[in-house]
This record gives sequence, C-alpha cells and structure tokens, in this order.
Amino acid sequence: MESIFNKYGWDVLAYTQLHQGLINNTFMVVTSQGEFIVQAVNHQIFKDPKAIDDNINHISSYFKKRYPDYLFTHLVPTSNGATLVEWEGKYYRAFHKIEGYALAALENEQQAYEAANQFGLFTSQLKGYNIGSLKITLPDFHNLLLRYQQFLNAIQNGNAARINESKEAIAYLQNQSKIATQYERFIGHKEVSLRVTHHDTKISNVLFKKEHNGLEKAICVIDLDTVMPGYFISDIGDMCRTCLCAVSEEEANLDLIQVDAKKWEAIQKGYMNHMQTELSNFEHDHLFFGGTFMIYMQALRFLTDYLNNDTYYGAKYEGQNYVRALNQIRLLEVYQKLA
Ligand code: GN1
Ligand code: MG
Repeated sequence: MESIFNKYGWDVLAYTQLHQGLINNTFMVVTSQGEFIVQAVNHQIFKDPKAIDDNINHISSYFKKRYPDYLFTHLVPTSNGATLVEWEGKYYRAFHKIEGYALAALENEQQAYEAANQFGLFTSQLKGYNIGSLKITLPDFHNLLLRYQQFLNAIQNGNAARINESKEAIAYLQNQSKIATQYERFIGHKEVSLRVTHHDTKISNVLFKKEHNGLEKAICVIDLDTVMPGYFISDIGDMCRTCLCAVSEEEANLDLIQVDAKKWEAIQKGYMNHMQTELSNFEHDHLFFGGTFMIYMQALRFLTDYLNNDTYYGAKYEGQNYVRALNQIRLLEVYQKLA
C-alpha cells in the first residue's frame, strides 16, 4: 500500500482496512494532509476501471458547476494529476473522507426517509446530465431477464450437492418468474425513461450525521461505481430491499425478517420530494414493484452464486450465499404481503 500512498505525496500516519461492501477493498488512511478513503477496484468484476473513473470525474465536474454545495465524493488526484492508479495489475483510487457513518440496517422510519431523500436528490439533480455520455461500467447489471437466465444455467451446471440442498429455494424462485416477465413489460413501456441511476442504493451506501440538535440526517450518497443509465425501479427497489427490515441481508434467523409499512411510507415520501415531478404516472404506479424486482433479483443472484461455488460474492463461511439467498426469499415473501 505504501507505493500507492506515495503517488499521492501523503505523509501517512496510519491506515486500516474497512469491511465495507462485498466487491471492492476499502482502506481508511490517516495522513498529516488529512483523512482519505482508498479503494482497490475489483477488476475481475469491473473489467473497465477507467470507465468508472471517467463517470465519477464527469459527474463530479457537473456537480461542481451546477450544484457546488452538493456533498459529493470527489476523487483525489495523485501528484501527477491521475485519479486512477494502476499498480501491479490492480487499480486504486482515493476520495476525501467525508465525516459521517453508514448503517447496515435501519432503526427507525426517519432514517429511511432521509436515505430516500438523498437518493431522490441525486437522480433529480442529474436530470440535466447527458446520460448518453455515461459509460456502462457493468453491462446488463440489473437486467433481470439475464439474471434469471444465469440462475437457470446454474441449476443446470452448478454444484450438484448445492443444487440438491437448495431444491426448495430453487422451486420458489422459479415459481416467481412472472416478476421477470413484469420487468420486461415495465422496461418496454413508452412512459418509462432511462435516467442517471445509482444502481446500488443499499442503506450502507448513504452517510448519516448527527446534527447539533441531535437530529440524524443523511448527508450524501457514496459508492458510484454502478452509476449508469437505468430505471428508477433499481434505486427505489434497493432501498425497499435494505430499509424496510430491521436486519440485514446477512441475517440467518429468518424469523427476524419482517417489513415495516411505516418505513415503506417514509421511503416513498423521501424519494418523492425530488422525483414526484420526474416520474410518469405509469412509473409512479410501479414504486412498489421496484422492491419486488430488486429483492427477487438479489435472491436470484445470491442463490446463483451459491450454486456456482461463490465465484462472484465470495463467502466468509460455508453456505453464506445460501443464507443470504434464503434471507432475500423470506424478505420477498413478507414484502409481497405489504401490497
Ligand atoms: C454488491 O460491493 P457492494 O456492497 O457495493 C453488489 C450489489 C449488491 C450488493 C449486495 C457490483 O455491492 O449489486 O446489491 O453487493 N455490487 C456489484 O450487498 O455486484
Ligand atoms: Mg457497490
């Protein structure tokens, strides 16, 4: 890591690895010039780190010009002015550390409101941004038809013992395949638009801060690797997936997976502060569908990865992706009862 830090000309006092996110490796670096976040981009998954770097830099310039007060994770350049560093076949970038904290799960509906308000603000402020200039950092990332196909392939060609163990989960997800058909109809509708979409609006991708008066405010969104043209159901949907339940996707005790209708109201209210005038009536009628779509897709992705021997998400313990898949399946069941 020292070789990377040197490129920034920092005088490093200490650094620690943060256990955030499932894909990239993240470090907090304390220097005499300030605190920074350094990330190694997982380029097994993000095959074109330069595309991410370009997107973040362009969006960064857009915000600096149009909304200079907007709190954004601007990239920090090295002494040579580069915002992406290639070192021994790996790619790194740095951000200024923003004072705030992330949550793995929510305690109250005010937090859900705050998070949704920030994600709505992000998309609505970028409505003047030319989406055609955004690079595709992960092709077909939220293409549910493809995710379903990958799941079908895993059932055919995956780990036989795991397929056998997952019979019930597989049957449940196959039974719900109408969600993929609904998705196909949704994206084909003439009143549905592509917008600048974050595509990873899980609750841990919002930073919170306690104000002097004790109120907890969401202050900004982070993790812009998957900002691409997309559909709003991805963003509202991942908020539903991660904000409505008091436990995270890692929870193994399925009895703890309940959804809170008040948090769902709060998400809509927060998101609609900025998106009310942006969405068509047809899109508006699909807010709830966003959650169905994202929870289903995440259940498919976790189970697919389990059947494929954890090659995408990895696993810290045997069966972790199976636990996550069962968690998301239970979440989908209880979420659908909210309708
Ligand atoms: C991954 O790495 P992280 O935590 O930002 C994944 C998301 C999933 C999420 C589930 C590029 O996000 O799509 O929703 O895990 N990102 C990628 O926790 O696959
Ligand atoms: Mg992410």
